[in-house]
Amino acid sequence: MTEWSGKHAVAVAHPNIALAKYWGKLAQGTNLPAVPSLSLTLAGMSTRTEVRLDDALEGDRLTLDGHAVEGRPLARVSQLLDLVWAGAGTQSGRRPPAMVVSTNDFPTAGGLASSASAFAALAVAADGALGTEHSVNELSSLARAVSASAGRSLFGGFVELPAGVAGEVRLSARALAPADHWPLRLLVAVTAEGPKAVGSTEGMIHTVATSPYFDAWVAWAPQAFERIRQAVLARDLDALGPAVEQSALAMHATAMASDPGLLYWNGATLDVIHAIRRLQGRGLAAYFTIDAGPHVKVITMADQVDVITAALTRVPGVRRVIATRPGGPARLVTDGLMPDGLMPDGLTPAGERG
Ligand code: 2P0
Repeated sequence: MTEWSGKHAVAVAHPNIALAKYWGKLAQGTNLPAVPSLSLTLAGMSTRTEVRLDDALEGDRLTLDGHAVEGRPLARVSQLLDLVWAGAGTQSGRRPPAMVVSTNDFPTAGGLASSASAFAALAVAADGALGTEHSVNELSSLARAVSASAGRSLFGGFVELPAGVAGEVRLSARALAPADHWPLRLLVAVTAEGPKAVGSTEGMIHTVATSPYFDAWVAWAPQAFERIRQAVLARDLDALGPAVEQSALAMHATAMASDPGLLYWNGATLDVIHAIRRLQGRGLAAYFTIDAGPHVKVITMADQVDVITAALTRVPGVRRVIATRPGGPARLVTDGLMPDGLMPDGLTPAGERG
C-alpha cells in the first residue's frame, strides 16, 4: 500500500431549495451566479458520499446509486477533487486517484437539487480523505465553482449566496439563519420519475444566450432577494410566500422565453399550482416554488402539513409527497462503510476528521 491508498472519508449533505432563485451565470469567471440567491437546506433528503483514495487506480471512479458513471458527472467529480487538492496550497505532487461512491435517498437529477447535495457532500468527504483542512467557507467556494447551488448546501438552515463579480475567484455562500430560526415545512410534490430533459447548467447557458428577458431578470432579482431575505429574518410567511412564488415564476418566465423555449413543467406541475392557489383562497398558508424540473415544492407551517399533504395527494399526476424541514450543514460521518469496524452513526461537524 502506498502513501494515500486506504485514506477515506464519508460525508452527508442535504439538498437545498432556493426561495430566491439563482438562474444564469456571469460570462467570465469560475461559475459565478449572475443573481443573488437564498435557500433553505432540507432535512429529510440526503446524499451520502464516500471518497476513498487508491494509488493503484488509473483515474477517478464514480458510483452513483449503485451504478458506475463516466462522462460529464465523473469529470465534475474530478474537477472538485482537483480544486480541493489544489486549493489547500500546501499539497505537492499529483493528486491521488479516488473511488467515489455516492447515494441519494431521493430522485437523482429530477429537479430535486441532487447536484447541490452531491457536490457539497463530495467537498467535505474529499477534504477529509485528502487531509486538506479547508474552512467551511473555502469548501463552499470550491463546491460553488463546480455547481453554484452546492455552495449553499455546505451550510444548514437559511443560506445566502451573493451574485458574483466578474473575475473573482472566491465566492462562498454564507449562513443567514440556522435551521431552528423558523420551523417551516417544505413538502415536495413529486410529479414524475427519471431525470429532467435539460440540465440546469445547459438550461442557464441557453437562457443567457437567447432569452430576451434575461437582462430584466438580472436587474430585478436583487430586489426580490432582499424582500425574501427580510421576510425570512422577520419570520413573516405572509410576506415570504408571495415573494417566493414570484421569484420562481420570474425565473421560469425568463427560461420559457428562450429560443427554443425551456419548459420544465408538466401538466401536474400546473395542476399543483392551481391546487395551492385554491388552498390560499381558503385561507391556508401554503406557497409554491419550482426548480429546473416538474416537481412542486410547497412551503407551509407544521400545523398545516396534514391538510396540505392530503390536498396535494389528491392532484392527479402527483406520485408522492416528501415532507422536509430545515436541515443541518454538510458534515463528515462515521458509519458502516468504514472497513475498520468503527461504528454506526457518529456525526461530526464539517471540518473535523471523521
Ligand atoms: C437554484 N437552480 O437557485 C436554482 C433554481 C435550479 C433552479 O441552482 O450550473 O445545479 O451547476 O451552477 O447549481 C440548479 O443549478 O447549476 C439551481 P450549476 P446548479 O437552486
